[in-house]
Amino acid sequence: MIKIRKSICPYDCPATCGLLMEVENGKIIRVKKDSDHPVSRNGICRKTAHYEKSIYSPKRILTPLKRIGKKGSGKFKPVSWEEAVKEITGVWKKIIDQNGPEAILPWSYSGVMSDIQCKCGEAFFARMGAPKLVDTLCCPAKGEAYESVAGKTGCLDPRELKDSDFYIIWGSNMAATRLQALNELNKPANRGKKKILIETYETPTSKYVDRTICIKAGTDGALALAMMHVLDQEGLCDEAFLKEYAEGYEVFRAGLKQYTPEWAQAETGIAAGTIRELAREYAAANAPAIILGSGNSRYENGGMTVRLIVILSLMTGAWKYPGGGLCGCNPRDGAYVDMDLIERPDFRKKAPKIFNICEIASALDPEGEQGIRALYVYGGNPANTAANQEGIIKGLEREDLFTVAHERFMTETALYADIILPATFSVEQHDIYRSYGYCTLGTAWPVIKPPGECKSNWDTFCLLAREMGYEEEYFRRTEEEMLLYILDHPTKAVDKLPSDKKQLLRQGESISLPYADHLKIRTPSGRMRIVNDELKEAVPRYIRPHISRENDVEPIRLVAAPSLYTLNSEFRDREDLIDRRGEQKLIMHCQDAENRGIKDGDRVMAYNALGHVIFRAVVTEKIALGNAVCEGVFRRDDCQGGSTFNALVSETLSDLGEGTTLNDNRVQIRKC
Ligand SMILES: Nc1nc2c(c(=O)[nH]1)N[C@H]1C(S)=C(S)[C@@H](COP(=O)(O)OP(=O)(O)OC[C@H]3O[C@@H](n4cnc5c(=O)[nH]c(N)nc54)[C@H](O)[C@@H]3O)O[C@H]1N2
Ligand SMILES: Nc1nc2c(c(=O)[nH]1)N[C@H]1C(S)=C(S)[C@@H](COP(=O)(O)OP(=O)(O)OC[C@H]3O[C@@H](n4cnc5c(=O)[nH]c(N)nc54)[C@H](O)[C@@H]3O)O[C@H]1N2
Ligand code: SF4
Ligand SMILES: [Mo]
Repeated sequence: MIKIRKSICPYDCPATCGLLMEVENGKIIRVKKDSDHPVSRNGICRKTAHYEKSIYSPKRILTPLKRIGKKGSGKFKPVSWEEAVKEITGVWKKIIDQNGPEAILPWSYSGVMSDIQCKCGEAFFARMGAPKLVDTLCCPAKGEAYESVAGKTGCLDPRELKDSDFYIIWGSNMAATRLQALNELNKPANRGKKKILIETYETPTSKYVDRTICIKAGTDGALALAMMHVLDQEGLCDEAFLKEYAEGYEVFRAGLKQYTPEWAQAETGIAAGTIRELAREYAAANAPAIILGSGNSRYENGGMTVRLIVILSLMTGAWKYPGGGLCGCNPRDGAYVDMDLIERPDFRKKAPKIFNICEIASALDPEGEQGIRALYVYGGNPANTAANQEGIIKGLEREDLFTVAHERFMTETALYADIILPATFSVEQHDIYRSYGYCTLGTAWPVIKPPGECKSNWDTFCLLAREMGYEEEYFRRTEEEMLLYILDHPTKAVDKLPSDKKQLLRQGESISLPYADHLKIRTPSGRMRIVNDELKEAVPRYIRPHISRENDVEPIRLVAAPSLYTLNSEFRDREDLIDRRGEQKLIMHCQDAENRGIKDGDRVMAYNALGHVIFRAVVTEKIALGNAVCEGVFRRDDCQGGSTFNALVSETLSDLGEGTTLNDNRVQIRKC
C-alpha cells in the first residue's frame, strides 16, 4: 500500500517548498509538490522532483569511515559508530588538554537549512569552548545593508508581487534560485507588466523578461545612483513620503548631482540613455517592485551597493502601495523561532575565539599561527565552496590536523577527513523550517528510517556530547523532544497566531504568517535611514568594487552564478542533472575572446595570484564586456587540473557583514 507523507525541502533556497512523499514498504517511490503548501502549490523544482534519486543514491555514505591511506587518497575502511566516536572524542580530549578547546574549529554552512539540524552544533561547540565561526558565506552584506536602512522592517513577501505594476529583477537568476517567485510573475495576470532584469549576462531568467540590461560586475551602485540622479533632477521623487518615512534625504540628495547617467555609463557599461529611460519608467509606475538577488552583494563594496538599491526603492514612494517596494531581503515581521533555544549561547563560559568562514584557508595555513589542530565539518563543503581552494587543500593535507566530516556524500572536503560520519537526509529527520524568503513556517517528522548507519546532526552531537561528558539536559533530548520544546516556547509572532494554525505546526504542516506592514518602520527612529550615522560611511556614495581598483592589463571580472541543475555543491550525486549541466564552462564576451584568440568551445585558463582554473569557453555577445561567468559548482575530480572556481576567489571580506566576495575576482584568461 502506498502512503502519502509530508515533508519540506531542506535546501538553501528561499521557498522551503512542501513535498509530498509516496511511501511504499518503507521506501519513498515518488516525490511531488504539496498542494496545500502556501508557496509551492505551483510546483517544485527539477532538483527535488526526484529527491528520491539522491536519497537512494548508490554514492551515499552509509557507515562511519576511517582513513587508511594518505590524506586525500580516498582510502577508508568502515568502522563502527562506537569506534568512530571513541576516536574522535579521544583526540579532542587530548587537544583540549594540550592546546585548549580553541584549537578545535567547527565549520558548517547551509547543507541543511532546517533550524535544529543546521544549528545544533552551535550548542555543542559553545559547551566545548571551541571557536565561533562567523558564518558569512552567502550574502551577509545584503542582510546587513538592508537592515542599515530598513532595520527590522519586513520587505515584500514574493506572493505580494501580484500587486506590483513594474518589476526590476536585480541580480537574481530567478529561474534557478527563485522559481516560486518567478511563477508568481509568470501568472497570466502579471504577464503584461513590464519586467527588467539587471544582470552580468543574459541568464536563463532573461527569457521571462522584457529586457536584460547587462552591467559590469560590481558596479550596480553607480547605476542606482544615476537613476536617483535622474529622479531628483526631473522632480520624480516622492518628497512627502521621504520626509515622513525616511531620514537623511536632504543630505543624501545634495550628493546626487555628480552621479549623472553619463558618469555611470563609463562605470557600468550601460548607455546613459538606457539609464534615463529606466529611471523614468520606474518613476512612472505606481507600485514598482525591485526583486533583489544576492549576486551584487558578494563584492567588497556589496554592502554599499545594496544600501543604494534599498534607498532607490524608497525614492518614488513605492513602499506606500501594495506590491510596491523591495523583495528579496527579510520579509518577516518578527522572529519565528527563538534560535537561542537551539544555539544555546549561554553554554559559553567565556568569549570565544572568532574565525570567519571565508578565511578557513588562513585558519588552516600550515605556515600560519592560528593553532587549529582539529576541524569538524558538517552541512558544508569548504574545499569547494569557500575562498582560496588551493590554500584550503594545503590546510586539509596537514598531517597534524585531525579532520572529521559528517557527510552524506564523498565531497572534496570529506575526502581529506580522518573520520567520516554518515549523515541523514531531511526525510529521515525531525525539524522546523523557517523560510528565509517568505512569511511561512513548517515542521516535518521523519518519513523513512535512515538507511545503513546514518545519523542526523542532532543525534550525532548528542552522542559526541555524552562521550565528552557534557551533562546538560539539552544533549539528552531526542530530536522530536527538541522540536516539541521549540513549539512549546513560541516567539511572539508565532504565539499570537490562531490556535488552529499553531495546531498545524504540531501536525507536520506548513503555515503562512501575516505579511509585514511595510510602513511600520522598525528602526530606532521609526524612519528609514538613508543616512546612517552608525556606519563608517554614514552618507551613501559610490565605491568601486575590489576588481576595478588595480591596474592590470585588461583584467576580466569573474562572477559565480547559480546553475539550474545543482545547488551550490549539492545534487552532484545525480547523473540526470549533472549530464545536463555539462562541464565547467566560462561564459565570456566575443570581443574579450577575440582579443585573446579564443573561440567558442576552446579550453581556456583563468588565472590570478591565487591559482589557475581550466574552463570550456562559451563565447557570446550576451554578456557585459569584461565580465566572465561560471554557472554552478563542479567536482574537482571532473575538472582538468583539479581546481574549480573558488581557486580564484580571495578571502577579502565585504564592507558590511564581513561576508564573502565570491564575485569580486580579477583574472587573466588565455587559451590553453
Ligand atoms: N538552482 C539553484 N538554486 C539555488 C542555488 C543554486 O546554486 N542553484 N543557490 C541557493 C543559494 S545558496 C542562494 S544564496 C540563492 C541565491 O539566489 P539569489 O539571491 O536569487 O541570487 P542568485 O540567483 O544566486 O544571483 C546570482 C546572480 O547575480 C548575478 N550577479 C553577480 N554579480 C552581479 C552584479 O554585480 N550585478 C548584477 N546586477 N548581477 C550580478 C549573477 O550573474 C547571477 O546570475 O539561491 C539558492 N537557490
Ligand atoms: N563557486 C561557487 N562557490 C560558492 C557558491 C557558488 O554558487 N559558486 N555559492 C555560495 C553560497 S551562496 C553558499 S550559501 C555556500 C554554500 O556552502 P556549503 O554549505 O559549504 O555548500 P553545499 O554545497 O551546500 O554543501 C553542503 C554539504 O552539506 C551536506 N549535508 C546536507 N544535509 C546535511 C545534514 O543534514 N547533515 C550533514 N552533516 N550534512 C549535510 C551535503 O551533502 C553537502 O555536501 O557556497 C558558496 N560558494
Ligand atoms: S525550488 Fe528551492 S525550496 Fe523548492 S524544492 Fe526546489 S530547491 Fe527546494
Ligand atoms: Mo547562499
